[in-house]
Amino acid sequence: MYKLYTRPGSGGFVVEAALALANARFDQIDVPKTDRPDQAFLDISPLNQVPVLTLPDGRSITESAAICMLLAERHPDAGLSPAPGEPGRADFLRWMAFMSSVLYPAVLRFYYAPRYTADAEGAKAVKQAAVAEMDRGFAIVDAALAGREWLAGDRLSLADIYLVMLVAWHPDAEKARTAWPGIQRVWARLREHPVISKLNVSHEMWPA
Ligand SMILES: N[C@@H](CCC(=O)N[C@@H](CS)C(=O)NCC(=O)O)C(=O)O
Repeated sequence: MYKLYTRPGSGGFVVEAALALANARFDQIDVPKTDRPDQAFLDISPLNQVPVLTLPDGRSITESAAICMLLAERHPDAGLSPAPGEPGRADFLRWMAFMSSVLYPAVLRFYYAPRYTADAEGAKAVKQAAVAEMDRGFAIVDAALAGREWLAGDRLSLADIYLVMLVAWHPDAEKARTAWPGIQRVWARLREHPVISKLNVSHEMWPA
């Protein structure tokens, strides 16, 4: 059985979605936000971050995108991603990497701004730059959605759920409604998705 270390409103959202869509059984451990984590948690998450997934064989991994890609690989029947060799595969890998290396870090710079400057007065500027970087990144993903329903291939994949999780964290998430119509379209469909809307009850990523 899997074990998922998570927290409401965190990147555990997309991992929980993956496990639910795959009908995979897992124990959920809610990790409180603290600057003084247990050593046992630091052993599996050296940056003191969630999500962490412990596999049935006892190995643990961090990094939401890696966890998603691994779960897609371990549960091929769930269709969590385009399979290797399928036309949407390249887009899936591209956007998962883009979102986790460009957008997620920009979100973190906004919410943890003092970490990203040595200037005691610098947090405001870090936040401003973080929002600008989010806007730049979301515009790129939105452009990729022009004329298509989903980010990778012709079906819902974890890339779409990852995208909606990130945009819900935008400090002005309402902006998606007007600025990014492609993202808004995907979000509207996921708001109606039974698994995702149920998950939103505990994570409160967006107003129900
Ligand atoms: N690169 C990591 C980032 C994970 C991350 O930043 N998680 C946040 C919650 S969304 C966290 O645990 N932050 C606590 C901290 O950084 O102190 C991933 O993609 O999983």
